[in-house]
Amino acid sequence: MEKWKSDEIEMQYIDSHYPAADIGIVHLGLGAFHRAHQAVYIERNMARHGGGNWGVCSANIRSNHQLVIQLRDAGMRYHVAEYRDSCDVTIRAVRSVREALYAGPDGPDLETLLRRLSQPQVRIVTLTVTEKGYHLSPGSGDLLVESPSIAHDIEHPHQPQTAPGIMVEALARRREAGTAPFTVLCCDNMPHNGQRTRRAVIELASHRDSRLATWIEQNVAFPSSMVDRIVPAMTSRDLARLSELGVDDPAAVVCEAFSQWVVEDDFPQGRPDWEQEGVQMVADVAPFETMKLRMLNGSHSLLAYLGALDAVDTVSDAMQKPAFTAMLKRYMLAEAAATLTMPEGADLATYADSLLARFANDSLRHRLQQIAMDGSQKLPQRWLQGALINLRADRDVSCTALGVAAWLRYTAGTDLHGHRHVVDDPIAERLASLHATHQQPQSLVAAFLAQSDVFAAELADYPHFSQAIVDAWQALETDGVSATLRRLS
Ligand code: CS2
Repeated sequence: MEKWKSDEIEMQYIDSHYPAADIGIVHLGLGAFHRAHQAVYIERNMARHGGGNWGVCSANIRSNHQLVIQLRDAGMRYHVAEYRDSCDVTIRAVRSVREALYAGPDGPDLETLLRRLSQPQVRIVTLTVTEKGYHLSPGSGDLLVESPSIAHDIEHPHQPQTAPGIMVEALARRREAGTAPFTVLCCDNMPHNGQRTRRAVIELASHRDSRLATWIEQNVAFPSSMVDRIVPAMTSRDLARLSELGVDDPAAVVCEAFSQWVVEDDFPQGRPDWEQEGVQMVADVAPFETMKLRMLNGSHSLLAYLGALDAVDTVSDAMQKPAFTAMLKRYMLAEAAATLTMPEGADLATYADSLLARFANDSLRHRLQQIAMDGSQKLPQRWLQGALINLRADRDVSCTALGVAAWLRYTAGTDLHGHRHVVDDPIAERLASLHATHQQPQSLVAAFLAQSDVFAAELADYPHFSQAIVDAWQALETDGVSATLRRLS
């Protein structure tokens, strides 16, 4: 390890040298999060063991061929910059991703990926394809058989385009060859993410061959996991900052120093001894997953829509404003923590404080627009399932109602100052047409709440919830974000 210190910044540089490891894991979704999270745990594990057989083949299946080329050009080595704060950074060279593939539409590597997935030595498949990559209804978790990509995979099962389709084809090949199946480890921010992934794969397989679906049901393990690390999309400013520290790497990622991975311990074909790297291997991930989704991600989404409406750029910019931090505290303790049942010893007030400190880390430029993406996919697990628990118990839901109002307003495509933004969401068009049809807040809110793939029908049993959304919408329009937040606290 190299250490380097100037008046402005203290840097550690870690570059572990170990023999090239064999590939035992295939990952789908070679984004920044994977490179800064799972790949780092695996890197540390390989450095500890001096190589081994859990190297990763990582594939992009939808976009970003460029990154695959960059990694190959760099000899399959990239850097992760972990910022404790703006004066203290650890830069790690990562070699655990041994192979990078691009198997997206018109991508050259689909067959290579499927062959890799069929090899007996590949025993785990990990995924970070974002919530929409599973093609499930966000509220119910049903497979969207009519989505064009799933319809394509049903029609052309040997040339799959989706993550579930790729897994079904690979599992079919393994079954045919008499090879034991791999374990599927979902690393996306969804509730019961193992169960959801299992459902997508089995439902899709049943359209192809019911015996294959039964074989998957009986033989494939889908453990759930909770993943946590704040990894903003890279900016040219981040690359320039790294360059000043002597790291010129177009595939580098920046993130916070904090990282957590809680994994359900169900790996019939074996796994790395991840607990050596601080991974929590547990029997039941659900409490951790729900806590993180409602407290961390729920807070992020509140910041995203309220901040974006007020032309705030990043999470740390929003945390400079006392009205935002007061609202987050109230939401986390009164509305999110109230819905959680945690194992003994868990302290949700301390967890809330640690989240506020992480959000305030101004060495990261975590753009609210990035978090605001795909709201229809995120809201059920972040806010609405918790809101329903609170409504049933006759508890406060003011922050959640304000958040829903802010999301509705955000999906109109402008902020409260009239600046336009892109609404990046799989159902953006449908939402835009609701805005075009319903001008009055009362009817607009009713039209949104009728979108049953996002809002559970039971929410309609609590008319004061929809009224609170209407009131919050009007307050935002009339008084703006700051005054509305001040009134709330
Ligand atoms: C964020 C997450 O973009 C988002 O929706 O809430 O990516 C968040 O940063 C991670 O889940 C943190 O672990």
